[in-house]
Amino acid sequence: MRAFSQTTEDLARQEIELPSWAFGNSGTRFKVFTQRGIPRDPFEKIADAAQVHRLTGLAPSVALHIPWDLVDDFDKLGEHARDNGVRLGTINTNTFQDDDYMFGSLCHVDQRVRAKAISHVLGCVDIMDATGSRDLKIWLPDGLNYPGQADLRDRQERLADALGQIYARLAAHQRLVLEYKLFEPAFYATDVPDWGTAYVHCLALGERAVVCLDTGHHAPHTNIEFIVMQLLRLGRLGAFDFNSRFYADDDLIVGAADPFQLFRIMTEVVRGGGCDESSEVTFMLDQCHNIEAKIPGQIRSVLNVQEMTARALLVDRAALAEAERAGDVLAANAVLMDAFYTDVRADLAAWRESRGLPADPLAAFRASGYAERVAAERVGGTQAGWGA
Ligand code: PSV
Ligand code: MN
Ligand code: MN
Repeated sequence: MRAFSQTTEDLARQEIELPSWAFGNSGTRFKVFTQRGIPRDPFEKIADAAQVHRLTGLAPSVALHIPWDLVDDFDKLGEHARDNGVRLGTINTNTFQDDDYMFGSLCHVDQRVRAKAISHVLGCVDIMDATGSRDLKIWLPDGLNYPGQADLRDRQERLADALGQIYARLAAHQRLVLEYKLFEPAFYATDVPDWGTAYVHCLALGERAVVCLDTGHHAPHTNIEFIVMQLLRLGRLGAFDFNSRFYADDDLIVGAADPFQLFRIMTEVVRGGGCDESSEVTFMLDQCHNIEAKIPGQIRSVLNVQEMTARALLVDRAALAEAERAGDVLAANAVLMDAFYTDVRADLAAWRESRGLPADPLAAFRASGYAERVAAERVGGTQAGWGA
């Protein structure tokens, strides 16, 4: 196995983007639970996200969701982010919270609704120009609940056409990141249900169209690391939305449900060059649940990604390749399992301290008094929630 000291150069480069919506009140479709000290606007969401970066050194950018994070002056928001030691990242579109989108958005049969959705997405590109964001992330709610409800193929043609119009608007440094999801809100057929569909659309668009893999968006037992390998191999893995799931799109703390799966994913990321200096893969969290405290929940998630990245970097690739060549199944498997079972937490804590960061970011957050301070300050106004 490699030594921990051999992993730190790669670890030092690791950046994990946080979703602004993780800091608002959230819940399930049954109830949104409110917490004390929740941000009242995008400025306060960024201040909270900045705490995660301050204590972990891992999360220097924040993804915005439009219109939830719509502000009059994005220059001011960007400046506020910089003052807090972070920057604005991916811009996420929202074509799922308007009555017009009941039967879809970019795939809608009605040209008026489609035009409205396209115009929303183009407005998001205007915002990217103002924020300096590279990535436009599109996740669509489009799909059908019943066979025969609409023509599956026509919807693909309309999707291709709409994406083409959007892609044509992007500047040379900007990317279209298309996120797939197996089901929900539609239950019979989803218009971008899997990586293959996302990939064929990206391929038709051009090199700056890439796929977002949300770890919660697959059927149970899907071999997600295989998809990671394939998209990296094809040069089209644009981004991860990390979270964990027990059942469907649970959006729980990363690595909570299946740490071994996270290790296998990170092993393929390392193998495919996703941790290299030249890599353009964005690592993002899409974890936004409701029973844990927001800032500590995000800290836990970024640390979990870091721990599994470190373990994946411990894999002795030369020994693995040799065992694979020799057909020594047990030896090859043991190379991976040795790395997986290595507890890197003490090494990471010491390394963090050597870089001027707290050894235990969660304890440092508790000791900082930040949560109590904002709970006292943020009274009045409407606390932001998932969708506000
Ligand atoms: C809906 O499933 C979703 O969770 C997608 O994963 C998006 O990334 C996110 O919402 C924000 O739009
Ligand atoms: Mn997602
Ligand atoms: Mn999701």
